[in-house]
Amino acid sequence: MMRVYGAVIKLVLASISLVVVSGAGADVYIQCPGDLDGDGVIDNFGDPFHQEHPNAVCMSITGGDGYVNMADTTVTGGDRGRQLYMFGFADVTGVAPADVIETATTGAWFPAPTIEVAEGDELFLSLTNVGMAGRPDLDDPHTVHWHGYPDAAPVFDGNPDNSISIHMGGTLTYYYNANNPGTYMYHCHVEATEHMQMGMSGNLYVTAAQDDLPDGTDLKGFTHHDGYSYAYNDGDGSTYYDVDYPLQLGSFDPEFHDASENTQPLPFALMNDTYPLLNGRGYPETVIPGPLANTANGILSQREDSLITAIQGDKVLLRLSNLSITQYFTIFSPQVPMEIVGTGAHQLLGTNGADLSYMTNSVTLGGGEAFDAILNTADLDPGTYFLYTSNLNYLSNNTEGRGGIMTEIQIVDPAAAEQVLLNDPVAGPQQVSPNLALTAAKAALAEQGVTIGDSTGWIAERDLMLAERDRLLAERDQLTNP
Ligand SMILES: [Cu+2]
Repeated sequence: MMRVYGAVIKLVLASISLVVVSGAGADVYIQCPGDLDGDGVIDNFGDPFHQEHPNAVCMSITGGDGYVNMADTTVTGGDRGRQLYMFGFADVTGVAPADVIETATTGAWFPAPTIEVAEGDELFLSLTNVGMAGRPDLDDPHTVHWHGYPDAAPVFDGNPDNSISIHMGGTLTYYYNANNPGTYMYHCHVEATEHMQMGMSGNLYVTAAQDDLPDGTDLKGFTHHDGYSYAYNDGDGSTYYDVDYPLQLGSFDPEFHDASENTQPLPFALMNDTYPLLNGRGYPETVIPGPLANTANGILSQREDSLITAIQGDKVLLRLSNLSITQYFTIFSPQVPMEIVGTGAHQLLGTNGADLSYMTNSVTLGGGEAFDAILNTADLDPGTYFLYTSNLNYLSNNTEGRGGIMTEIQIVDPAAAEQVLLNDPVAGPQQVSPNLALTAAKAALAEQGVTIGDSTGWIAERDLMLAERDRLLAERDQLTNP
């Protein structure tokens, strides 16, 4: 027996030294036309490889593990709520090939990095598996699967049963022709129930070629101008929007995540997602601008806020998707009129081209469904409005009875926004145009004392938001129970 143990120990030592040796030279190899130093950024547009792919867009992401915090700070009493172990993707575009693995180890993001491409782009999306340092017993591969996307080549579909999956230390560059505009979503397809519950999902959308029409083009009576954007190639301006916000619905089961972190049997049959999430956060953290750092290693792992800002009159396109593996969610907009113009990455048209878009104040999404909803703010007074789930049991952060799927819509006075633009020292005097609307809205909010910033000072911002939340919740209680 001793001899056997000795052999096993030698084998283990040998494999450890193998890991160390291969780790020392752990460059990743990605493909990107015109990228000369392997970091996923195009350096030379005159490069012959790039000239063969003039519409190339590159992105380099990793699959691995990391940590996030939920929003139940009244339970933990700290700056952040319950800490959860997770699997996830991270964006390493621009990171030198030798630094990718170290950068992304336990550095996963939730939701995954947003992928936004324009119709006609060729996306070279490199996925590197950096392994899961929190679970050294696991050697799971990862993939990228574009859910609902009609034009992915089977080899790049990401379903490991019939295509390629990426093992630790390996990189695959996925190639996509972005031929079909619309709102999609993506996730890892390896042991999908487990890896998606653990956090491997993100926003994905393709903007429409109609955005790039020449200025002044007539679309059946609607005049296109530079800077105008549309959800789809509608031909008549009916899916025009000023600003768009990807909002991914999801949910986590904390017991599942803890079991994974502690190498326990995973409770698939008992799965109970008690943290309903909007872009990976529960309210009030949905409205904290900018990224949030986790309490495990301080990495900015929750990068997407869901605060919607618009100038009064703007049309706001919500790119809604649901990648929860257990829950349906109904999104409710009680005050702001909402028009559903697309679903499943298609404009809502009948077989004869009839317009099937409709006005509603709620839309229900099952897992894997996407909707394009346009909020019309024309008749709203400047101020704060709410977007939340009408499934009241999902207005919670686990045992914290307030929170969950809820966010705010901040409508800014156009006169204030215009004033900001007129005084813009860089852009100079000009009129409000759609592509400047978001910048102006943020600037106007800043003038009103609402901080729209980066991660610096996020705890102070959060405290302000918490105070504001209590005031608004009291106001809401008064409205619902006069
Ligand atoms: Cu995975």
